[in-house]
Amino acid sequence: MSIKKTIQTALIGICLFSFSQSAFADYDGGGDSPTYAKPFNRGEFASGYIDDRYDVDWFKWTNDTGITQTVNVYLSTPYWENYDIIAVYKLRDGSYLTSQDIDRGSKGNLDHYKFYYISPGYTIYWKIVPHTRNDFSTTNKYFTWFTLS
Ligand SMILES: [Ca+2]
Ligand SMILES: [Ca+2]
Repeated sequence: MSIKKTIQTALIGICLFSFSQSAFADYDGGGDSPTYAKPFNRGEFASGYIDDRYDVDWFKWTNDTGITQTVNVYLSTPYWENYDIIAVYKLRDGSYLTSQDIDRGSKGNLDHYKFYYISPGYTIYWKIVPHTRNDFSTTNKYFTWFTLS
């Protein structure tokens, strides 16, 4: 393989890697704690797998809009599973306050949590969790996103 070809291949590899990072198709193996929460951008969709009964995926968004916001977080569960949202607030002392599981019942439904009065600069967290120990999948993805209102 020529040097040019090698460099080309390496560049394609890097491009694919950064694409998969930003498209964030497979979130396997990450996001298991607030430290590794996937930072969200406005307008972004994320998908991932809850790939075993103990897996959780954390996400976060910092209010970069300059004004106080109401944030609607959504979770689309794969049809054959039931995942839930748990909303998490980081407190001033660094501890975390978590909501109850947000669940709209039957499989495939859209779960929704509303964060009220989120100040500029404040970071909200939410995590995707299995509803029961039987809800996980290595082949069916969930989708999560948020809107401001
Ligand atoms: Ca995870
Ligand atoms: Ca649910």
